[in-house]
Amino acid sequence: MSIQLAVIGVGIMGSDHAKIVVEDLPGAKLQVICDMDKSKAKSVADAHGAQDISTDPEGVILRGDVDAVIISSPDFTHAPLAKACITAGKRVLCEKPLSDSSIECLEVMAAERNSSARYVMLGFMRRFDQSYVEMKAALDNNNLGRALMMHNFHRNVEIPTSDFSASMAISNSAPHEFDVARYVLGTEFASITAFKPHRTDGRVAPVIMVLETVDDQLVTIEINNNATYGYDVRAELVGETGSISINNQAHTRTDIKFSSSTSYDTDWRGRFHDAYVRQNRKFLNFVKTGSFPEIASDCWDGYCAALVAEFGIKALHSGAKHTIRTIPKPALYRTRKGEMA
Ligand code: ISE
Repeated sequence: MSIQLAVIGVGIMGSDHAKIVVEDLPGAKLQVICDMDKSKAKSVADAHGAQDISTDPEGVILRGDVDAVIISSPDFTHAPLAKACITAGKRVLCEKPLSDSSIECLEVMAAERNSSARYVMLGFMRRFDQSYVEMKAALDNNNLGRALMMHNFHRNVEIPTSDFSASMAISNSAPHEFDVARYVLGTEFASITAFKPHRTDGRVAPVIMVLETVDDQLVTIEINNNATYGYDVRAELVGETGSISINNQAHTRTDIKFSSSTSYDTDWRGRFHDAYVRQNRKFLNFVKTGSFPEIASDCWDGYCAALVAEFGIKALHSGAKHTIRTIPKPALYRTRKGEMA
């Protein structure tokens, strides 16, 4: 019996999810493509052979022929649709962020806690990227000694929409680093400061954040949404006895006329394709078995990312250091290795 999936929202990421379901998820069937724009839903459904289309997300979640859902609609719809999935008892892979608002993340967590089960796997795909997997393994295997610092660089070619602001660099782009740094280091953030240099061309400037962890480590994050030259994600983890770096991924290097060059992806979909496939396979297994994947992000992680982003935006505007305080971690989310339930 195959697992019948619905994809809600087929903008850039949603159509990639539909493609991954068909090409890379044996045991899954693309049942419904849902989008407010019917012609978009139809063209993605036609391209990937989905059974049906819809423009009604809540209706799709309730359908008897839909076992589980992938949410890739606009950010502000993530939390309400995730809650609808929980109420319907359907497991859901929800694109990041769970919400821009930590309060709204708490509401989704409350819905999950009321049903005493985890339904939401959050699409922080970096955790599945081989580079971060190796970085975490190097730390966990004590190859580097105790972690001191993690430096992160996240550069996009240009802002995705004309209303994209420095605050959105923190609420939309930086959550990837907030999440993956917490995951790799196995810690939580205690404070954040944020700064930006002045760009003379009036375009959105980079944002640099410095975060302290509760274990007295430092994390630096540069988000540059107008880097121009390519999609470039790098990081270095510095331990007391060694360090490990994530390089730009290039399959080839060209040497010609006394110079050497490698190329960059234009956006994250190429760079993180393998991570998305691994993530979505883990989601399928979660749907089949009900066992939440150890590696994946959940609603607690979504809440932490949103909370850090909220303080980051405050810090950018105030120029001051802001203390980050989370609620105590609810028992439902304390079921990973090394955590007391
Ligand atoms: C963007 O906001 C995303 O959501 C992508 O996942 C990320 O990789 C990209 O760099 C972000 O700016």
